Amino acid sequence: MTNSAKSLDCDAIVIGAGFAGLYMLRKLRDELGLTARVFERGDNVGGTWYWNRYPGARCDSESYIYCYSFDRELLQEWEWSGKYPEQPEILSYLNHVADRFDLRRSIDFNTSVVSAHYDDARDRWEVTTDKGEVIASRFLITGIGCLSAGQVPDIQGRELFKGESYHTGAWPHEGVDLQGKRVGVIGTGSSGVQSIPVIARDAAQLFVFQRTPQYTIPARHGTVDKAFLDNVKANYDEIWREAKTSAGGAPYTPIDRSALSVSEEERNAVYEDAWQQGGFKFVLASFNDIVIDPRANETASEFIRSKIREIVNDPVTAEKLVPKDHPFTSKRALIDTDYFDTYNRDNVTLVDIRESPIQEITETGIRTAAADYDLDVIVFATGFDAMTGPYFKIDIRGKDGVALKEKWSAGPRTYLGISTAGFPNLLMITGPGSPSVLSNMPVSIEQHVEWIADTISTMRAQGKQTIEADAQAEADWVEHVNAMAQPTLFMQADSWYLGANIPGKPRVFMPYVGGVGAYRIKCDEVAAAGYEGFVLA
Ligand code: NA7
Repeated sequence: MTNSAKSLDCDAIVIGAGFAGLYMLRKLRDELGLTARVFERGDNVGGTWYWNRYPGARCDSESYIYCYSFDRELLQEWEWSGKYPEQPEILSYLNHVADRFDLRRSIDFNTSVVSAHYDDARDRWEVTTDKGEVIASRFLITGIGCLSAGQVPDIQGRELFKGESYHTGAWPHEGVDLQGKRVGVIGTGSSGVQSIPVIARDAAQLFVFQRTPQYTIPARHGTVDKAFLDNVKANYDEIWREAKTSAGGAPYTPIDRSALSVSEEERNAVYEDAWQQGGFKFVLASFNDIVIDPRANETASEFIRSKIREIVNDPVTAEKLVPKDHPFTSKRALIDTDYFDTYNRDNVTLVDIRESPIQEITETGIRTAAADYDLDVIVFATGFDAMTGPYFKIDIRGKDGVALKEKWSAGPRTYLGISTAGFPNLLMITGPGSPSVLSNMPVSIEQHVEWIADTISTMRAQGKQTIEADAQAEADWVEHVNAMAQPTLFMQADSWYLGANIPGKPRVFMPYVGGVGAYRIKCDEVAAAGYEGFVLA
């Protein structure tokens, strides 16, 4: 321990300066008057939106709800230009927020937290950065994101490739010139589906290496109507009320109608209308049982399959693009712009790597069981070690030196996704076991930040130094999270929700499916009952 760690250096350390870290800092520093420091590995704010700069990167939530709700003036003054916010615009927004609330002076940029060890004797966290600084803090709060640990598959020969290669989640800031190049994209999740149509416009040739075909709905992206935005601004209070009490964090009125209660003709008319409108309303505002009832789901799955066959000209390619091994929404639902149309371009080839697996990466490209593909650029749109990955990148140790990685070796264990037993005053923003990635993230982030700030404020008023999940409450919550997920369609696909994309990762459904509205009530009830399930000391 260095001298600097002998006394308490600050009240709270926040890791990450994305949506979560920025608001947490605002709360701790400006509202609670605490000394708080934020460590951010990037050279600027933005988190996910700082790193994911791949072509076509954009959010799937509509702009008017993909923002903070905590400041009325901010809501009124910010003007979104499109129906969905594109990566550069979200990054501008977060920079604006950082400037508006003078947050940068409390943020150490270009600084990664490498370890955080709890000192039982002194009840504080000792946090070490990659700059060698050791800081002692009462609270350790993680705003490290759910999808921030990029995953590049360990394909044989990867290091031999003589061309350029990039992961979508670590895209160069200066962009990549793909004009006239032969490009291979591995992966067809959100990042692949968003980037493939844009890359296809620049590249001389594009080869898409697909492992699992995807259901994706047209986004119908475009400029946002001024009258619509004016109306939103006039009604924001009601919009946020609906979003915060909904299941997914969006103010879409649920439709009280089963897909099985109408004739096939009527059902397809509803789907067609929703397809034309685009976006997640296809799921949320068509029928109430698509994500619950396998038979209802099959009608939506089949509608999308018919659309793929209709859009893609070559029947062999179309059939390869049609998902048959998992139900719609069992993997993260996707929305796109021109994704399936892209396969009608002469310069685009779909390579089915289930049929002919990738064997190796060579000096000149990718070799599958069937052919060699010569490439100038390989794009890894291969996703993330979701939810637990960002935690395991940091050597976090709680009481008695127990490593978080050890404690979570069979899957994450949390109470409410906020706290984990044995790690006092470690508070997680949208941690595993909370709705997080199943929701519109800013809504979940704000709820956690506000709950954490209220908790710290209450602790201060009551003279409490530490808060920690009770082991039994945690066990009950883990069981509840699992029990809620078991009957859902989510269990029927190999998804990153289940850790299935990472070899050797335990197959555990990590987010909480109960919905943000019900979850908020639970968190509020816990607080109102004197922090039931927590130990305050
Ligand atoms: P995703 O959704 O995890 O997608 C990753 C894609 O990469 C997916 O198609 C994977 O196929 C594929 N993949 C992963 N590993 C391999 C290997 N080893 N070989 C071939 N293909 C592979 O990540 P995204 O970045 O697109 O999106 C992440 C989230 O960000 C998204 O859901 C939104 O919440 C925002 P698979 O389906 O596993 O067969």
